[in-house]
Amino acid sequence: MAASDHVNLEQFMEGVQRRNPGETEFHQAVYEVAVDIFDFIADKEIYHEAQILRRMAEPDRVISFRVCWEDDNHNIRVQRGYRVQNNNAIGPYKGGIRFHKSVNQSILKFLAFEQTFKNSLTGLPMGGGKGGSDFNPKGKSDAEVMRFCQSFMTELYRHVGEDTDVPAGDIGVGAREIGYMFGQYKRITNEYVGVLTGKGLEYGGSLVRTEATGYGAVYFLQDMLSEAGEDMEGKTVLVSGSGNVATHAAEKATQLGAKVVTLSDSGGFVHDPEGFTQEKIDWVKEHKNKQRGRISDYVDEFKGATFHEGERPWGVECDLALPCATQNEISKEEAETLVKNGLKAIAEGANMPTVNEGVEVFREAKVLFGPAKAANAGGVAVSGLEMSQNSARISWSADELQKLLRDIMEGIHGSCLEYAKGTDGYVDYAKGANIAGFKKVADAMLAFGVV
Ligand code: NDP
Ligand code: 2IT
Repeated sequence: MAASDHVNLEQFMEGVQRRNPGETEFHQAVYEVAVDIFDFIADKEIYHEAQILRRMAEPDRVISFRVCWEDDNHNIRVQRGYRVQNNNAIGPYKGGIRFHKSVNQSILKFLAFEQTFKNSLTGLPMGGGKGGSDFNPKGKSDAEVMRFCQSFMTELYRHVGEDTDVPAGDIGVGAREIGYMFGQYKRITNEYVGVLTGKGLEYGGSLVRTEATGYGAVYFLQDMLSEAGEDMEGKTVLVSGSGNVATHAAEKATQLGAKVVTLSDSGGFVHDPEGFTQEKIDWVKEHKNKQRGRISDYVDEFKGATFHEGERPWGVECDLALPCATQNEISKEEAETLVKNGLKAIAEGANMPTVNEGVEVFREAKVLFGPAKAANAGGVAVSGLEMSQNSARISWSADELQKLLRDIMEGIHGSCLEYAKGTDGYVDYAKGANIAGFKKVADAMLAFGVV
């Protein structure tokens, strides 16, 4: 086939939009990757002929199911559950489960698509998947969460397995939810296997998994800065979110000598100009993630801090940013404000927190931009190590796992660099991550023929 016979980027995206109507987050995630891949494969006929990107952007399967549960007042509640199994060319499907009222098919398809490239970048044998439900855990009792998780797993168990698909946590799914789901899987199947990661240490979990995503995002930031001859010491950092990823990103940034001045939740952001010390971060972890409180309560506990209701932190002056809450939390205008205020580098702890136009703003301003699929891969990487430990029925020490995480993040940074260096010296990490992540999965797919 002559090169001119191939669909171009616009025709490709028209097809994605036509086949996935209304799924705007999915379109966004596919476009962000397709721009770089079309460029990369322009002179690589085989990827066109085999329709590789088209196949990657069509999930292997999307499973959706009813989840019934009974609340504490004996009302019958009905939620929708999903598992999107995007691609298993290089290993079993792997990716988190999200419980949030905003969950829908578009969001889970974008996450499963992204996960495919991210998992490839880790160098570990994991395919891409994602699941979840529109169940809102806020304000629910432990017993309600348990009944929901059990009901969710009563359907999900038939689609997952240690060598088939291995879910983990994400927004709204932490140690408590993983425990309830693992307990139900074990009860139904009578098998004690590593079907989930992010488990408690007593029942097959891995040390360092809890910290891995936030720490890994900071390691990626550190490596980008170091490549540019800079470091974290004394830098002012904005962090958004106050969950698992945000609190551990803030912790590692602080340990490396930076000053983190914001955290947030869906109610607004806290600005602490003195910086979040370990003691303050520990308070946030306990208050937000154990007591299930609100970040706004921080200002009653620590003087000198202010709460900004309904706002995001991006207007505060800073050197570095770590968005760690959710998708599309940095608009084009907020990206412009960050650049105007002196932002030097940003690493995405959350998945797709920056809109595509915002990424363009960073690129044009030559701000170092660590895209989610590279910067937040530390979490799933340690999940991969949890799978290895479960299969071998052993546990590695915290020191060993810390070292493996550090090495994997450095390896991802190196893989990005391979395809990212422009002629003007600017390192386009988003492009590097897309191409490096694509190549491994694509070449495995080519080996399998037409499947
Ligand atoms: P948590 O549930 O622990 O925390 C989520 C945080 O983000 C909370 O502070 C929450 O605030 C805030 N948030 C969630 N949704 C919104 C929203 N729509 N608007 C504003 N704030 C919001 O989740 P994680 O920390 O695990 O996940 C955060 C991000 O990191 C997600 O994008 C996730 O996909 C990504 N990620 C997570 C990994 C992991 O290992 N956990 C791995 C890689 C990426 P509130 O309490 O008000 O809801
Ligand atoms: O987005 C992600 O990478 C995660 N939520 C973690 C997935 C995992 O399988 O550990």
